[in-house]
Amino acid sequence: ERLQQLANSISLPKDMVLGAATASYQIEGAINEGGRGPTVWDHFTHIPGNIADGTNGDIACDHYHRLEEDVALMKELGLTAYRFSICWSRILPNGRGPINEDGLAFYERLTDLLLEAGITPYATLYHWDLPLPLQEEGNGWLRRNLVEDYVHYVNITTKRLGAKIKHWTTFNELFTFTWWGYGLKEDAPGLGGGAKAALTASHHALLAHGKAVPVIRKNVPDAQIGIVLDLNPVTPASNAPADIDAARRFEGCQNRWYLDAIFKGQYPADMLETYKDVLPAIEPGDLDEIAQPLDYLGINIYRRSVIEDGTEFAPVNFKRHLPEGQYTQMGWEVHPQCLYDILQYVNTNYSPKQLYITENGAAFPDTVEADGSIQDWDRSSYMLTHLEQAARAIEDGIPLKGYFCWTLMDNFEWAEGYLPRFGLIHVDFGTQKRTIKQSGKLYAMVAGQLQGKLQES
Ligand code: GBH
Repeated sequence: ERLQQLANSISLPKDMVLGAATASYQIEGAINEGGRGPTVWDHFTHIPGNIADGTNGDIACDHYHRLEEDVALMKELGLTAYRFSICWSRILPNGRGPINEDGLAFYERLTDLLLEAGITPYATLYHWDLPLPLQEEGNGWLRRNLVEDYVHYVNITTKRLGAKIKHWTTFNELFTFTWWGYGLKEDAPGLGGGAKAALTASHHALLAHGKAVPVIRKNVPDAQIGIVLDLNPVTPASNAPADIDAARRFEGCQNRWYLDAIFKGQYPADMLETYKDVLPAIEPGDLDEIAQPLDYLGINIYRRSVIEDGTEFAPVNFKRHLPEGQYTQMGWEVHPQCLYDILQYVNTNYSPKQLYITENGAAFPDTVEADGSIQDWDRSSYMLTHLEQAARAIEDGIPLKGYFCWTLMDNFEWAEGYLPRFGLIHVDFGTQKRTIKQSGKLYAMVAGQLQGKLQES
């Protein structure tokens, strides 16, 4: 009853898309099955020291073998949409060359199950699992011609699956995989090449995005096409000029570099200055090609960033300030207003046609009760307070069409392994038993309330 009251307190429009998100490497497992080729994440996780708990995604949630069960659970959660990613190496095991029919068939089967369950598929074409052979050739995204390989993969995939999948996302979080994977060594491929490498990889990935959009349009004339960025509202930690300028640089690095390129066809002037010694090769016409008209922008939002002057990501040179407050297992501050603030900021400065929150959620430990139920009040409260901010944004006229919770079920959290749990569904990784958490039941009630409104109208 208490849950039902809480669910009723959220007032969203009846046509709001409520979904959950996942990514191929984090859930599928079966890395050597169905003709799949190796990816950079298979390689990276098997190097000792790279993953906090020494684990990998070899099995993960074994989702590859559990499509029916997992789609049934989505239906139980009342989801109207599901955001998943396609593993390039399942489609083209060598990155290019022979097409693997089993890989295409796997995603088609998932799509059929979703459609039968009344769940709209939202497919992401790249959530960081680059085919390993393409990494070994010229360091992956540092090689400009990887753009052509990506476009080829997108062409094959959307041609085949476009009859059933209408929502396409070119990339998930350019900032994360380029800065943490190419700039630093935290994520695959663990290159550690600093700002120059991060910006080179970013430029090529942006170009790949821009060149892929018209290809998807041609293959899927009625497609909704977008990109997903991880954005943060940024505030300086103090009024000191050094902190204010560090906040500007950090904000330029994470947000404006990508937003300006995609929506304005130019890199921000102040950041071109900040980056002047580490700029990638930019050819004439690149920015025009990057700035393709899009149907939506997806935002992954977990927290705000309070920034002071420092030494991280040189020459961005920032340090993260951690205000007093509640923190998740990831060490991320809980600050629900961040969701409203980022939507407001993006809508005001870039006016995308439609917006989605493509990821929002929290890692907290689960308490398993004697009766087997899973109490996760911290996650439930995170979800409700953030959904309230989504409702507020819609009331203010921001074209927010949907919200996807990160994540459907506990899964492989990259460099943190299986330690943080983000799921609406608890996974026992020993037995692969799934249990819907309290937060999942709450989400189902919010979804049920929308369903009710729809039926009344
Ligand atoms: C998203 O990225 C991903 O899309 C998703 O796959 C992931 O599971 C989810 O969020 C939850 O993490 O920033 O100091 O904590 C998250 C962005 C940025 C998280 C890099 C880890 C490194 C350490 N990631 N970050 S820190």
